[in-house]
Amino acid sequence: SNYSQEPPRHPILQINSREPFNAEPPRSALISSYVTPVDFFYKRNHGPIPKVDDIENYCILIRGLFENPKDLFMRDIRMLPKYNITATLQCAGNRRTAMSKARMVKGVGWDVAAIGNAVWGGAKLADVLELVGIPKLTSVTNSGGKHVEFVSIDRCKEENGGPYKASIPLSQATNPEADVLLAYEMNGEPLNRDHGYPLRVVVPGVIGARSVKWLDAINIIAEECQGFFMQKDYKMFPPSVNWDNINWNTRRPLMDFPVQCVICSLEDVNVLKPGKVKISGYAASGGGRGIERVDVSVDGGKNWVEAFRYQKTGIPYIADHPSNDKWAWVLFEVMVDIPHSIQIVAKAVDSAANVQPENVETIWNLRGVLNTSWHRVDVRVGH
Ligand code: MTE
Ligand code: MO
Repeated sequence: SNYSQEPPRHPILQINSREPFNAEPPRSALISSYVTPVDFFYKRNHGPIPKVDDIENYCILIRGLFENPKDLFMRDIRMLPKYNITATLQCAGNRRTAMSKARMVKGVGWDVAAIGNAVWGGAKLADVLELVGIPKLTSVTNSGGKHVEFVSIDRCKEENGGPYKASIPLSQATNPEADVLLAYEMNGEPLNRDHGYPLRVVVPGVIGARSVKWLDAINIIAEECQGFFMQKDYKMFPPSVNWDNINWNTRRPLMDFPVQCVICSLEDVNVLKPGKVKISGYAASGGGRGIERVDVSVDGGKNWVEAFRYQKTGIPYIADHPSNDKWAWVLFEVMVDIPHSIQIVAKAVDSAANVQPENVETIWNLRGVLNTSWHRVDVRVGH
């Protein structure tokens, strides 16, 4: 592997691992805007960043269990209707560091900012598949294709030097309402190298691991992708499973992410003056579910107040309203009075009434994924 051609990165990023490059912004940067600037967007990689120079000849190969395999060039993708979808991408390992404090886990440590909200511009995968002869809303092709596998250009050690890959069901890929994109833009600019230039998949509402960057090929296959990141990683095991008794085949790959909520205006430990403080952060759920409520407590979870939620600045958010950005997070804020040293807690409820677990111990898992426990920060009041 060769890390001599990595792109430049913003110095604000906190680096969790250098090779491969894994970094997140300080949590306070996440709440300074609803759409996360590209520079501040977390970067999650499993190998060196590929360098695609010959964009004229760059093409993705679409093949597998359907009639007419085809090579698509960038101009073919750009000719399709362009959609701008605001979607939150979250790594399943977000908040892993906090989980590892309960009990050791294996994986790159992340604070609370392995998440970001971007406007992704590109073609709908449903249109791309239609272009090669697979109709909208297909769940199985005539030759038995049921899953869509995305293969990358990058190389990673977990795949023994092979490419990163993942798959989603064909029914989701061919459903225009699922908004799965082959994106060539992020926040109105061409994708940069870190985020998948020239073309990446964006699967809204699903853990980041399925949004394959630097797309090289698409395979229509009968069973879900057998790659490492689908079968030997990004699965959630019960707290009883350890590295000696783990059986990977007993669990399915993680897809939709669960309801999540984080305070970004405060660090884990803070020293404040007594008085009023604005608490703000983000909340998001998977599968296109909106955020019904965000509750904040300033006494460790005994009493709660409801926070104001918004996507557009100043406009109250109503879960699942047709004008919402369906796949995007909400930001929240609430003024609270802090008379003495306390623990501040935040938790969200999504539009299917899913709630978050109170303690990290009950959802501890050896890979440290999906830490969605109540977010707690400590405040010491000094005079
Ligand atoms: N795609 C490729 N080709 N290689 C990768 O290492 N990492 C995945 C996903 N797609 C990855 C990838 C993971 S685990 C996440 S969380 C997201 O990309 C991160 O996307 P970002 O770096 O644009 O934030
Ligand atoms: Mo991830």
